[in-house]
Amino acid sequence: MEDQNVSDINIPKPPKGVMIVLEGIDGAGKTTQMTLLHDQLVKDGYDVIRTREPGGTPLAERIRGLVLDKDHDEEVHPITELLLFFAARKQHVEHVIKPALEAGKVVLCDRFVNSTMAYQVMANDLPHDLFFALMQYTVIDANTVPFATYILDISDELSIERLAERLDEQNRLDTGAAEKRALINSVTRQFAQVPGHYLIDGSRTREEVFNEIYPHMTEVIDGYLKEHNTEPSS
Ligand code: Z5A
Repeated sequence: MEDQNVSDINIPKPPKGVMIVLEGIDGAGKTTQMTLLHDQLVKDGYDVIRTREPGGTPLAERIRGLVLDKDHDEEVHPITELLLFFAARKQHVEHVIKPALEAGKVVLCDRFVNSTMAYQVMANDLPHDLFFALMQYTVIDANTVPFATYILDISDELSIERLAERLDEQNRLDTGAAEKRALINSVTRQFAQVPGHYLIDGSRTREEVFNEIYPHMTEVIDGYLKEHNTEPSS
């Protein structure tokens, strides 16, 4: 390292607020649990925002419309798709997630970077170094790495069963082919080995899933807020 002093290296402090993500294959129950968890956190006095990816800002929601649209009359190149997800993410991170974390809020987000690794990188066999470079500039530099991620785990069969009820609403990325679904589901589960990731059996009733996540999540949030010198708001 040329002429660089250790004291010059800028290691960002963890933000005051805490980010929690729900992941899982299509139909795993993320949206359902987001509502239950968000509403209970509000009732219990937490300063929480609920958001989602792709989306979360007006421009990012417009990009969401583009990437999920089934009716493009040209093929969407896998790298175009990857860049669109990261473009939406950068808007979301800078305009919503980072300010909320800096203000000490709890950010509850429906899908985040694990989804990109599963649906874009692994499913389309894209280079991992491209993913990590984009991660650096969008998420890591902004200090918006999730503190805890709950992976709602269901079988490929249950995913198909739950989605069958809304076939008319399918989007361009609904996993479709069995092989692709199995790959995405397997990558989604593998993240459980990463610290801060928790695998939750999503095949149980809505209440059972909620009753497992909520006490754990509030313990994680309270511990984080206490450690980072912010009084728990409940
Ligand atoms: N995508 C991507 O490719 N790359 C990325 O980086 C990101 C996303 C961030 C949109 O995401 C698409 O974007 C998604 C991945 C891609 N495409 N696909 N596929 P999304 O999150 O908006 O879409 P989704 O994952 O497909 O959401 P979903 O299908 O709505 O699934 P969900 O939110 O996990 O499930 P749900 O809506 O709560 O529940 C589905 C149904 O099951 C519904 O009828 C519920 O009433 C029912 N349900 C839920 N929980 C239960 C339980 N416990 N028991 C019985 N029935 C239940």
